[in-house]
Amino acid sequence: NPAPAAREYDALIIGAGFSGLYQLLCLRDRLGLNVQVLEAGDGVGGTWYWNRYPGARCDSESHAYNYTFSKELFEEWEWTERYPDHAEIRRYLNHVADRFDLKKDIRFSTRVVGARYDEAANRWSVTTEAGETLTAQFLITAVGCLSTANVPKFPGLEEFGGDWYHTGQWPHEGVDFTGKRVGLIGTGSTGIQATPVIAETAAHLTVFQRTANYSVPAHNAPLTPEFKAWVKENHAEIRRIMHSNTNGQAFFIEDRSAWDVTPEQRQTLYEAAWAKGGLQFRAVFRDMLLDKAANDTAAEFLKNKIRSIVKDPVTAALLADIDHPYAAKRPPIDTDYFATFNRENVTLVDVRRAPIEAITPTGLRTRDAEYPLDIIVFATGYDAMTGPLLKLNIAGRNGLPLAKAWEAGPRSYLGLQVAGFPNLFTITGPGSPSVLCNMPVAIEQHVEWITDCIAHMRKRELARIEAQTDAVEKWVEQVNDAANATLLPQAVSSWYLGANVPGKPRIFMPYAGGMARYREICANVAARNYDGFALSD
Ligand code: NA7
Repeated sequence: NPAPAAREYDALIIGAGFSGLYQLLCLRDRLGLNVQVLEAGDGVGGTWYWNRYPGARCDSESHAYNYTFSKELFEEWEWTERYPDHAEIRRYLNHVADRFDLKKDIRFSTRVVGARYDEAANRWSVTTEAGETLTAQFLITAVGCLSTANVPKFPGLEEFGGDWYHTGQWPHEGVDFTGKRVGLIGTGSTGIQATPVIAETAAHLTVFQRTANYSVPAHNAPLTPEFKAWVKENHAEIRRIMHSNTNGQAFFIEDRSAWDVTPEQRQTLYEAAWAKGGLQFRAVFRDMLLDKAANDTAAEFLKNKIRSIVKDPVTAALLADIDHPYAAKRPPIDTDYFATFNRENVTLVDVRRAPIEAITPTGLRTRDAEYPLDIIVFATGYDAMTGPLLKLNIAGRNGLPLAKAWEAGPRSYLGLQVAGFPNLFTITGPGSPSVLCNMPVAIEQHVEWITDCIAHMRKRELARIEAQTDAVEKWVEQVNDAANATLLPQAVSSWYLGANVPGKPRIFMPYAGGMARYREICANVAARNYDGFALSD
């Protein structure tokens, strides 16, 4: 039998998380395009489809962690807690998908394994794991930034006699830790969320820490009826705040310097922010991420909190031995993380001093000790931002692989397009502010920009858009300058720099100039007839 003809679409979208769902809605319902979403999972949710580890919860507050494009949608959905957990976020995204009848245009359980640009036809040809080929004029990646698990290549993992899991590929049926000796590797946001929950049921939990981390209490709680009513009545105002600040959150960073107040006042402000909890701790002073001495005042406050919570002085010292500025790595928020180390059944192990050498059939071996384990949890993070894109095996003009184009690190124009890859749009791509921002806000901006761009092209009968090399060069420079104006690059082990993945080029990937400024830059580019892009028919 002859191979079936490739299915043809106007646009193909890869991923059915926050980005893919909204991009489908915009292109299908606002522009009338023939669109198909390809999704590896068997349901919507994207990153939240896979991340079901114990304690998995968003660190943006729930009223800020939703779409804002529809007032009705915003007002009809009610979150139950201050921070939504993974299951509630999936319920929300299912609600959105059903409300706008999106699922009929999503192919679930369909993993993309290749995408190739055909210059003569000006079409993208996308291959699935099942061997099917689909083509489209536009290819839009909606694959998220933290969706490719980083499992360190420790020798011996295959011979491990117990069970092991990466937090980003968690079994849907859950894991029973009751009576087990559990080892957890990694103390980023994920390890910090999972540790207290696992400790509740495990016989013993050993946390392997390579880099000590700050954390601020989340103070999660059910939302009161008054707060829910306030949210419903304030859609426009909440949206306005999220659109006008640097981080897309529903609060402003205070416009005061750490040096505008006395040391006593600083202490009072930090105590108040600690009591309030969450990411707002970062908002106490405007110069916290700009001036190292200002940051030191926050860092010292947070280290003192660790010392006051953790009873064993050796463990406390190890947890407080933090060598990066506060919030220069993505700042975790927690529920009883530090207090968990006061439990009898929890031990902290320093794997910076004595690194993990191997996984053995019965546990884990560091340079100076053996740890018998039944379960190993890898909270070791992600091949962030570039990992999910490179995994797609994308080839642009003349068959140039994206991996080759990005050999020395990612290079994009506005995080939206790559030179040599016409009509490919990368939602929340490297070079965009997405991961430094409340994600749904960053996503809505990208999706709407791409939608407007395609509408513009259709209206003028333009068939092709491609980032120009000089615009890419200039943007890469702006991304570097924006990062260097902050303390962010000082966190040398950060995934923002790709430092957590051995061999990955050390490039500061996100745009750190702030979401509001970025929004303005993108709007200006569009207004100047897509300055920096080549458009052709
Ligand atoms: P992160 O923040 O990248 O944290 C991963 C952790 O795993 C971090 O403590 C790493 O230490 C540790 N790690 C990674 N590889 C190893 C090896 N080989 N040995 C020991 N320890 C290791 O990922 P998360 O999942 O916690 O959070 C990702 C984002 O999700 C978060 O920022 C939020 O935006 C949501 P390191 O610091 O590299 O020394």
